[in-house]
Amino acid sequence: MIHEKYFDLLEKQNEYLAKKNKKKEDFYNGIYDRYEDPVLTRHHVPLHWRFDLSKQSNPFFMERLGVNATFNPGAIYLNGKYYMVVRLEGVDRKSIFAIAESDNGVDQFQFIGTPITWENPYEDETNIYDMRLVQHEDGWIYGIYCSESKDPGAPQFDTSSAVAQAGLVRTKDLKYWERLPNIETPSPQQRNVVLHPEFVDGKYAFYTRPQDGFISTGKGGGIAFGVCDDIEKPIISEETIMDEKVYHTVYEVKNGQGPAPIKTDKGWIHIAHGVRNTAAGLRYVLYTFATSLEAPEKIIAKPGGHFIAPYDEERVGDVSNVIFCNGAIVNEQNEVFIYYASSDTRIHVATTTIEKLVDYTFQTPEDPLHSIENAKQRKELIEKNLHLLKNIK
Ligand code: M1P
Repeated sequence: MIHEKYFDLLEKQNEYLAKKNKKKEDFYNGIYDRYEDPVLTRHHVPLHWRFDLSKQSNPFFMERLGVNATFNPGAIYLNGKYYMVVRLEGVDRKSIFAIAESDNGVDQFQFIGTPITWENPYEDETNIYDMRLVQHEDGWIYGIYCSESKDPGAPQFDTSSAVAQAGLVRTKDLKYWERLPNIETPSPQQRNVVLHPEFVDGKYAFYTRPQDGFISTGKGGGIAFGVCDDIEKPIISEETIMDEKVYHTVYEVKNGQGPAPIKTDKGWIHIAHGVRNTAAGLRYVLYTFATSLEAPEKIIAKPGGHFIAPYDEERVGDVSNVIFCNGAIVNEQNEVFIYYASSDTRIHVATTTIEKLVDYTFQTPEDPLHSIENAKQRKELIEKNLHLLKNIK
């Protein structure tokens, strides 16, 4: 017999899931719109994924498998629907992947099916997260995610040190997933590995992030580019840094490719995250850059500063002061949906258009990297505007 409390909670949850989302009216930067509500939180997770509904085995109707957070989703647009492969973190700290679907990309996301599983040959793999979904021109949808294991080289007393590798899966229908071997690179650790959606000189091309340590990138860091011949034996023998970390910028400590780059007439637009240190810990923001259509590893435009940073209540969560993005969608109207998580806790969307994203990425001035030059840059803008303003009198 089903516990009566289930029906109570279900009614409330259905009201929550049906809520429409609105653009924030008090936010304007001309680049993208923010929305009033997150598009997905742990409160979206179906009750029957968390509670044992049976009154016999769960007389107090307790959450048996609680969910702590939903964040860092991969995203894909298929047959007119918006899908996210969500990082769903249980109260046991393990992240799993689950699919949420919406008709319009900004509200009423609902989890579908059951959490994703596949045959896993990697017995040491303990945690999985941050999938980048890519519809590749070879016909498969690939997912690359962080496959994390305990560091086998760590002394016995050290129960924290971990090794991050790039796990690889593929699917045609988001239902059946095939696990391919982890992607091998020259770097001892890897996170934020992303497949380029097209072949480059007949090869599979990847954005990687070489790192010596699990959190600290050490001698590594920077977004790198590498290729491999065979996706079923994914070995990248050379990684070349294409977007370095730079002193006193928003990507001073480390950075990482976000979703797969978006193809436009003027170049590939990349959304990446940059990390800097502060007295309050690491701060994660998003930034963009463009690369050449002919050579996707060659940067041709790079606005200074951040594109999206933690805003208002987004600043606080399990890991505060973090904005992270590994999923974006472009629909038939060239509208762009940027799915980003705040503070490793919940998921939001920012919407813009290809036209605006291109204008932002190519027309926003670069960071001159020295305060006096930055002051001159701003002075030039002010003087130009003062001239325009004088002429309207
Ligand atoms: O906690 C912030 C983010 O930290 C990591 O990102 P990076 O590899 O760039 O340091 C990831 O664990 C990511 O999931 C997390 O959101």
